[in-house]
Amino acid sequence: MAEAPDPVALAAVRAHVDAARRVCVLTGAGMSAESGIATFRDPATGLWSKFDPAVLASVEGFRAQPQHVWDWYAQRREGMRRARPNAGHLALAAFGRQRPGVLTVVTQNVDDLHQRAGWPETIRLHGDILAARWLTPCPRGKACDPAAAAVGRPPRCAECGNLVRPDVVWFGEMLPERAVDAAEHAARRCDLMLVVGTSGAVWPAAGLAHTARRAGARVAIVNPDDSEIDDEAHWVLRGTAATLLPPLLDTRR
Ligand code: BV8
Repeated sequence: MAEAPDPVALAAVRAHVDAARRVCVLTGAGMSAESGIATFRDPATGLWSKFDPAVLASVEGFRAQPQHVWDWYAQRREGMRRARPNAGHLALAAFGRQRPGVLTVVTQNVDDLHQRAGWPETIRLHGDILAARWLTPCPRGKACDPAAAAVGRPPRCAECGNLVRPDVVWFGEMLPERAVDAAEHAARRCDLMLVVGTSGAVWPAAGLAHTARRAGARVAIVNPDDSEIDDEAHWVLRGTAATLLPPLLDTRR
């Protein structure tokens, strides 16, 4: 687990937070870990240590085992509904309110904790687990009536058999274009990028740190462990979101 963050690096990042005209924050599953939501790749607790992402987070996996995948998402959805934003989510939203026009939050997470902490304009790269959509356009060329899919795991259109799926981006699926454009735009324009709680394993989200650095931003990582994009950072702060973001983002200094 993490040693304490280097106080010199911490002070340097805080100075850049205070001076920044634009801060872009990229968050991953580690942002929600202190809210009790499992990450994906942490060795002991990570979801991918227990489940195969190819089976559970891909269209092929859903088509092959729709009830198994639907039930897995239903279980995660319930856990996210019970979770509460942690001090890191709250510090980000407070900072954004106190410094209007400065903050952009881009998340890989499919929970709604940034929004419930008071930052509704969060850019979602990988969708929303609390939302659902039809698996395919209606084969009859009509619009499947959501009410016709009232029951089932997953719910299925009574007229044409279309399945309801979680409204998240699975592996091999394109990310929502508007979200990617907004995230790229924020990464290119920011003075400082904070990368919080991501292993940097999933693309194209992980590439945003490189985009920011190449455009001239300073990049700081908040993570208790190594990540695959540590080399993109000017500073790596070994610590957790809920313990480091409040002191980093406190505007009352
Ligand atoms: C796509 C939604 C075009 C569902 C998810 C380029 C290079 C290599 C591969 C690719 C590439 N481009 C595309 C790919 C393929 C693939 C990919 O990246 N594969 C990887 C695994 C090799 N990408 C895609 O398929 C993407 N689509 O690119 O479309 C395309 C199409 C076809 C072919 C090519 C290109 C779609 C990716 C989206 C997949 N959907 N989730 C769901 O959630 O169920 S991914 C999933 O991983 C989540 O969204 C999650 O957020 C995300 C990233 O993981 P992290 O957030 O980083 O979480 P992780 O557990 O890994 O790490 C947590 C970190 O937190 C750790 O570092 C830990 O130390 C730290 N931590 C722990 N506790 C704390 C903490 N930090 C702070 N505080 C704490 N308390």
